[in-house]
Amino acid sequence: MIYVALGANIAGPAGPPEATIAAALKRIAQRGGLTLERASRMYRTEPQHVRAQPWFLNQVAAFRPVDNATTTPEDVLNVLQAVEMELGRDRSWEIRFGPRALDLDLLLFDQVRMQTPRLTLPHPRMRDRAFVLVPLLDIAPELVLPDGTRLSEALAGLQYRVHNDVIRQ
Ligand code: A4P
Ligand code: MG
Repeated sequence: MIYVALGANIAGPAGPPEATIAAALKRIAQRGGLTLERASRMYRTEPQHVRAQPWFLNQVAAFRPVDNATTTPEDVLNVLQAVEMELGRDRSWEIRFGPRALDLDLLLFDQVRMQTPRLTLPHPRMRDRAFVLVPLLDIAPELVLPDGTRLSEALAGLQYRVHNDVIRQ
């Protein structure tokens, strides 16, 4: 299974964050030859790292390749970056961890562990982030990470609060 984190906190060409994220899910499936298996609810989340920016909308989705044998993690990253570009990410003015129309992170590709200049799996910051782990737990409650840690244990190590669809950390 392929897990992708979606995040947005400013409007882009597809509209406000809700519309951008909904459009992104469809495009990832279409362009990547992937079937959308599951999507978490959308959460409103307190900004991490750079605190003084609008709250984010975050979601996590699970995809399965239509053709399991030929889809690589790099293929998926290429699709995510193409969709980010189409839906208005403009890296020319963005600041690291700052506002963006769309951020797509590849969290997990089956149990693959890898580190290349372009791609690290699992995503290196996912374990610090309630805005990733809470929605991931929604759709994969039994998930075990490639190093053997249960997702629920990883989340238990974080300080955060969830109330309905709001996550503070
Ligand atoms: N890259 C390496 N591994 C991966 C991977 N597993 N998935 C490389 C995606 N990309 C990967 O990506 C920079 C480079 O990372 C890519 O060229 C790719 O080759 P990027 O998206 O420009 O930057 P980044 O390192 O992911 O940092 P970015 O996007 O600035 O920050 P983050 O880490 O994505 O955080 N607060 C809340 N509440 N919710 C949010 O969604 N997001 C951010 C941005 C900050 N605060 C937030 C949220
Ligand atoms: Mg990113």
